[in-house]
Amino acid sequence: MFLSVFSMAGCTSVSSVEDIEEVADTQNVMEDDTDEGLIVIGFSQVGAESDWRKANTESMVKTFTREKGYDLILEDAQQKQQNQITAIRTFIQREVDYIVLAPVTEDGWDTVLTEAKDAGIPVIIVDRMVNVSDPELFKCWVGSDFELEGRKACEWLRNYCENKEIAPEEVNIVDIQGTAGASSQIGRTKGLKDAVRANGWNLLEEAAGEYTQAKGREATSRLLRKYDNINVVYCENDNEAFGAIEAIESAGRKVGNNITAGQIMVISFDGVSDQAIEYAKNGKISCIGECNPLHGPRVEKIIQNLQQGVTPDKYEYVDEDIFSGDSTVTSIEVDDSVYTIKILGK
Ligand code: GZL
Repeated sequence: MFLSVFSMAGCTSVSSVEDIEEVADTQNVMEDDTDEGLIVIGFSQVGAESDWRKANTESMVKTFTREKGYDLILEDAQQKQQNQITAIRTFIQREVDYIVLAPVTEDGWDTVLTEAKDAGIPVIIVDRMVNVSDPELFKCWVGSDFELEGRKACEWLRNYCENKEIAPEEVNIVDIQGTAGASSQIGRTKGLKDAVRANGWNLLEEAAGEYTQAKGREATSRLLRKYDNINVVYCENDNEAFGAIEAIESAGRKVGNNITAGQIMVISFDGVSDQAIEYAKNGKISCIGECNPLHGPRVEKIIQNLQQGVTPDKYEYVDEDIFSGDSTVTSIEVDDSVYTIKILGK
């Protein structure tokens, strides 16, 4: 599964969003003369903050091509909700056939989604969730169970510590959080906090990482100056982890699993880029909770169902793995489900 996601996501050739938008714009430019019969899709994307996001955008652009009968209008919100609201209103004015929204945060969507509903335009939510008063304001949602991602990564940590006879009270964690209010931040943070309480670990502090490498580095540097006992850095995505690793090494410390010997363990989420996989293989990232970005084909199946009058499932969760370069833990159990750890070869 992982390699198929890895290769399918085209991670080694993750284009810049500018390249992707150029492709989409080129397709749009042509719409004036050959837009007859195309299904017009307005896609409001969060931004280009991470490798995951670029792979997600690439999946949508590669899926919704003019050759396949679509006209994809891609709007990059640069992580600002107001830009997404403006984009949705533009889609309504252009009378698109479908609106696809990847919401930057959960709250604040009732008004604009009511406008879309009043205009009779179906809305599909992808990735993060929206928190709305009326679930009829969107047709359906496809994405990840972020709390489960967090619980799986923490269960890996609990098993690892048990195997290495590291006492729970010796585990001192900092949480480099994703964009505040995003479902992925809410879920991964909850997964960690519940595990801290259940296992008796020490959660020293939560800090804003905003899913970027720069903020991950900045937050980790500040925390390393403040605490001398950090031995686990829980990063809520890979780009934060890259920044955390830079900060740890710049502080003269070593990243790795051997926290008894003073190394600092980094845990992360996504598993989309070459760099993340290389870090997992060489032990710089101890464990990655997969977050699958390939929503293009899933959204296409939903749209094709809607075109044929078939009602899609309201919520579609994506199955995801958990990876490590260390074979100490081979499987974990969460809610009576057993997950085999995908051990990445050196
Ligand atoms: C998760 C997605 C998160 C990724 C980050 O589905 O919302 O946003 O984990 C991305 O890399 O920025």
